[in-house]
Amino acid sequence: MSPIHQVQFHTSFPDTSAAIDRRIPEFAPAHISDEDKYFRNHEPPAYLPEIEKEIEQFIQFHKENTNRRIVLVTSGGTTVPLENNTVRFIDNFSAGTRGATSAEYFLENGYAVIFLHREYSLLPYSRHYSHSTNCFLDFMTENNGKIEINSKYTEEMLLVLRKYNQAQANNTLLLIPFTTVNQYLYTLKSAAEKMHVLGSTALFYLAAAVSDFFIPKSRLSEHKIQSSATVDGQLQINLSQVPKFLSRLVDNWAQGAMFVSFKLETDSNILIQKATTALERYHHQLVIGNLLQTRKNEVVFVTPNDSHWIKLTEDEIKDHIEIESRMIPEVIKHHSEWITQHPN
Ligand code: PAZ
Repeated sequence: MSPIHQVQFHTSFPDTSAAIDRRIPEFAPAHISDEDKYFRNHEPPAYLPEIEKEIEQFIQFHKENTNRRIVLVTSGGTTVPLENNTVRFIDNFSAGTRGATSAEYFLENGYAVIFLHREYSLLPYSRHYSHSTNCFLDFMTENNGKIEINSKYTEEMLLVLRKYNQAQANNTLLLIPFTTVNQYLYTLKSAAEKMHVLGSTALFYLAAAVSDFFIPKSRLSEHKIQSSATVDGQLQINLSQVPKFLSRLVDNWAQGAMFVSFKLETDSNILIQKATTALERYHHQLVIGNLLQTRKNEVVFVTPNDSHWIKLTEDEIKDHIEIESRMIPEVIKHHSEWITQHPN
């Protein structure tokens, strides 16, 4: 059996071949949107055509053979390189737990999943074993010169293995990596444009933590920043705002699909207001709000008409119930209503 479909290249290596072209103007002429300016002034990753082919084949396979709904789950944090030959970068908080766990529940509920994730962050199924002990060898034991799974893990591992095998056999999980915010934006755009053909049966579940600020390519240092670049011992870095792409996604790239975005805050007093503002600004269907401190145990669903919390009880937390097991069936309910209201 072949492994889960994963494209074979790495996004975490810097693109050393791409020298900076200083002729690219930092600000393109007026009258075009910030989003268009971004794509005009920043090159796509060299591997993008390969990814587009993978995504197209995955969508085609399910359209022709299974008629499954397809969800694009984004997961993990994007980086902002400080140098073109990247030694330093700014990172965004996210282990990928929300995305990887949610992807498993979508698969269990019959969806096919395109998992757009930060390379080396948590993945569906392997997440149960990759970060939970010091080393994967902790799950194993030696018996008469042979390696076996430690008996205290076998029951749970068998359940995970069966689900993993099923995802492989049904070709329902496509893993696509990103590292930088530029790779993320280009890949999201390409995936969305390919998913356009699915109309309302496509779902976007945007759990990735995407950088709000970046250094435009025209200002990026080509080589490692030297200490001599400091002034009075201080390094000044000017960051520009990353254009807000959600409106492009909703209105153009995958018009007709359903969109769920996430809002992470640390101040509970502003969470629902910020989620409501996002809905008003981007005209999509659902924002899931969460606080950094409590994100594993409670989330708030905010729609244009309503907001309500999903909270795990003390007992559920003790029993290691995953909040995504409550969230995903509810998201799917919203998606089913969306499809009924917007038949293709
Ligand atoms: O990956 P993780 O489980 O550690 O964290 C998930 C999360 C908090 C990044 C996600 O639930 C979220 O809120 N994403 C959107 C972040 C934002 O507001 O940009």
